Amino acid sequence: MKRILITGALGQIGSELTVKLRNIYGSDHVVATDIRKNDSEAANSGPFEIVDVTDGKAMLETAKKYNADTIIHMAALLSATAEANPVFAWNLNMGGLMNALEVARELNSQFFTPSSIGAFGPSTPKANTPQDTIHRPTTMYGVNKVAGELLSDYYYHKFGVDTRGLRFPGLISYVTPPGGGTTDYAVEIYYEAIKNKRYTSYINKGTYMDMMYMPDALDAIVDLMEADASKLKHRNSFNVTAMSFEPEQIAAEIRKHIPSFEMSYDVDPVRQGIADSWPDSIDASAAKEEWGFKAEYDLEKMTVDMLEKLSVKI
Ligand code: AKB
Repeated sequence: MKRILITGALGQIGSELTVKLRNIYGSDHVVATDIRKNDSEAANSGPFEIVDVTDGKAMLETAKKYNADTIIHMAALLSATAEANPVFAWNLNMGGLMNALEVARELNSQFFTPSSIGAFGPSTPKANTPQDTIHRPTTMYGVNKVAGELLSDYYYHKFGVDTRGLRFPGLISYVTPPGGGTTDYAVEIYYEAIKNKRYTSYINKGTYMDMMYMPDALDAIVDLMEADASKLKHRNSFNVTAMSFEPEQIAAEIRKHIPSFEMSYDVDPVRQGIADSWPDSIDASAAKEEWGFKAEYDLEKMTVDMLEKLSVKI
């Protein structure tokens, strides 16, 4: 049975991933770490330690204390926050990743860290973006993600660390809101639809981005980590996606359930610029072929679930 250490365990993905992994591998087998504790299920349903990922020594000691054979490194700044604080983003995103990879090397642990559609840039083919293609991102986040993919590959080839990763699209969930991403509008819109029946989008109409519902993202992490290593031709990182839409389409889907829902626009040039530099849709066929990736939720099914769950929650 795996013994897993997660960094950024109270973040958007980590908070749900921690609970899911505890359900699969047992509560005592998953130590959640983050820079601070809160009252969430992830923080309180099993072992929890305060760890700042820029402190490699503390991360290593914690991993040793729990005999971790798997490191899942989630702690990072998202695209818009990274763009506002590029030096801090480099130090946290790259320093944290380097420390986590070093822990994995020292303990011979399996390793996962997420990449993103942010690893692509304006010169990448925009439609059905291939697995192997041009990476010249124009954001600090994108630079971090490409460097992170290369570094993870390096640790695999040089030191034999079993590194694996996914290029996530925007992730949508009703549990923990994202913070500081470009795709966050696709989460906020559901909260506002329930609360106020209206939403002002900072992303312009006609802007397509890939998205995925959180349950599919969590399954993808578990499936990739359980995948037979001999079948993996790629490792860091696999394109994965479930849908691609623009703001008008998500608004139209919400209107099927809340007919009076109104959408307006107040475009944020920074986040719009980031979105414009990313693909419209990516091709996940390598993930499907090499380890059987599949997504259960499309825009229609996700909207039904989001509205149902959020109307109980807020
Ligand atoms: C962001 O918008 O920064 C993230 C991502 C797509 O990596 N959600």
